Amino acid sequence: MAALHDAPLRALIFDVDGTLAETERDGHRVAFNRAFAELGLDWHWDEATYGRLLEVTGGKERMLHYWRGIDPAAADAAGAAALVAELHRRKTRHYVDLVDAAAVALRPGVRRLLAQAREAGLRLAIATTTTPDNVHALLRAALGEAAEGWFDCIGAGDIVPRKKPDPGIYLWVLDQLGLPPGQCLAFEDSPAGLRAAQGAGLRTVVTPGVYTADQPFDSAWALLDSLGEPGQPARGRVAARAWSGVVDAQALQAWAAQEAVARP
Ligand code: XBP
Ligand code: MG
Repeated sequence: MAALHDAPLRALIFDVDGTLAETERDGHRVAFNRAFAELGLDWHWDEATYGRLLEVTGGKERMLHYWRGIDPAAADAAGAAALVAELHRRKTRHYVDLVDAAAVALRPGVRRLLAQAREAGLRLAIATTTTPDNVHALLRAALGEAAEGWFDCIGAGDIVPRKKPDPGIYLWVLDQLGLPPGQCLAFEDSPAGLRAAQGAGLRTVVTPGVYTADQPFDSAWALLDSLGEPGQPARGRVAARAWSGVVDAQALQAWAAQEAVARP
């Protein structure tokens, strides 16, 4: 019987924050701090603090975790969830404003790979922990009004009950696509994202970013410093082999095919 991984590559599933763009440090973090100031809180997340807090995925979950760390009684009191929800509404508005003002740029190779994958007939999808409004804003600002239509499926935020590293968002996207994981590749930047994708049975290309460069990704199927651009090749490994080049649809198809041959 043919294994699922023997099937041809049909779709690419992208994480957003850290993978499509370095949104966390200059986007989400700044937006959280603006929301805190707006509601008169003396909370301020500097870059290092925010890096530690990224272990908790989801903005509402991250705020509650921080609050519990500094004032557990208040964080568990009546009304705490409402305050977190209000902060998050405001934070989302600030984030969208920042993205609209071009505060974050796509990572190298992202625009090119999305375009080439579409030309090659690969389907595109998104699996992210962030709020849908944030995804819409980033796609619109970075890729133009039509970009949302390039994706067959956008799985985002609270559409599943548990956030990454739970595999739920990837399982939801696979279900929407109607494809088995062996016909798809995931693109991630973080340990939580990698665990989520692998938990859904997906081979995963990890391109660590500013906050995740020092983290272990030994179990990643491919580990590259970026997706690469002509004249600015990506470096890293694919499966167990060193690799350098530009990640395009042809390269991805070839990797997937080679692996199918290599599998017992
Ligand atoms: C992204 C997140 C998100 C963002 C903030 O993780 O954890 O919570 O930091 O967005 P991933 P929200 O890249 O693994 O999807 O405030 O909208 O949650
Ligand atoms: Mg990410």
